[in-house]
Amino acid sequence: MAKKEESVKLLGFLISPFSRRVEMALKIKGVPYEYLEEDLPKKSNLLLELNPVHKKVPVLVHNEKILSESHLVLNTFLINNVILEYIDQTWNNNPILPQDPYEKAMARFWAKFVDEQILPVGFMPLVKAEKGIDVAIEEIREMLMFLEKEVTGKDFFGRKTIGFLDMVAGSILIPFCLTRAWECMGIDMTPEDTFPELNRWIKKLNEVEIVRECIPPKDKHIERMNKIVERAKST
Ligand SMILES: N[C@@H](CCC(=O)N[C@@H](CS)C(=O)NCC(=O)O)C(=O)O
Repeated sequence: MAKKEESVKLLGFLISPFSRRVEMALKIKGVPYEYLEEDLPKKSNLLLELNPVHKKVPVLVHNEKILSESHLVLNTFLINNVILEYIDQTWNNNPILPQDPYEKAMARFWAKFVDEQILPVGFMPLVKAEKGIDVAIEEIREMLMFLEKEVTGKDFFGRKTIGFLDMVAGSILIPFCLTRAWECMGIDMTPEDTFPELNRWIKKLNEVEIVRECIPPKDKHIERMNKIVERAKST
């Protein structure tokens, strides 16, 4: 739980997967925080002041410490979920990363895969569909098949309760599987017959109250996504 007189603020954006996963982590730890929604792309002066290098959300402000979700090299590991790791190490209850060194390494490995391999194919190529929408869908399904195998036989990636990789993968997959916002564009990215294990995992995720609290309402998700899609198409 948060220690007395701590101040925790999170600058986020409703449909940012990076913001959603940080909220999940704070809620899992039971840390009270103030959430400040950014109006992207019109960035507030506060965001520019707190994250002058990347000018992106999320930004976590813990007392006087400012953290953005940028990359960090730690013992030759490229850590790209700096805020999640910080939260996990600052508040020790309900561990987010596995305690076992191999499982921890694997959780980081797959989280990096999700952010570096799935995220780039999971939005712009679908919006622009330069190689055709079917090719774009096939490319992302190929990547998702690795997660399908990884979650096979487990309740969650974090085994019995949700953990690091559930937060990372779950947040990236929100528009495909949780709000299913892409359905309004005719895309079912994870059909049950191709991805039975991912579908089972998604149902389990949806049963977790904290996860549900961090998922944007479908109509708002679609509305915001449409704005981003329109902007992306016109650039
Ligand atoms: N993990 C990241 C990415 C964060 C990110 O891409 N945030 C998006 C929202 S999902 C953002 O703030 N975009 C605003 C912009 O690019 O100008 C980091 O290193 O900060």
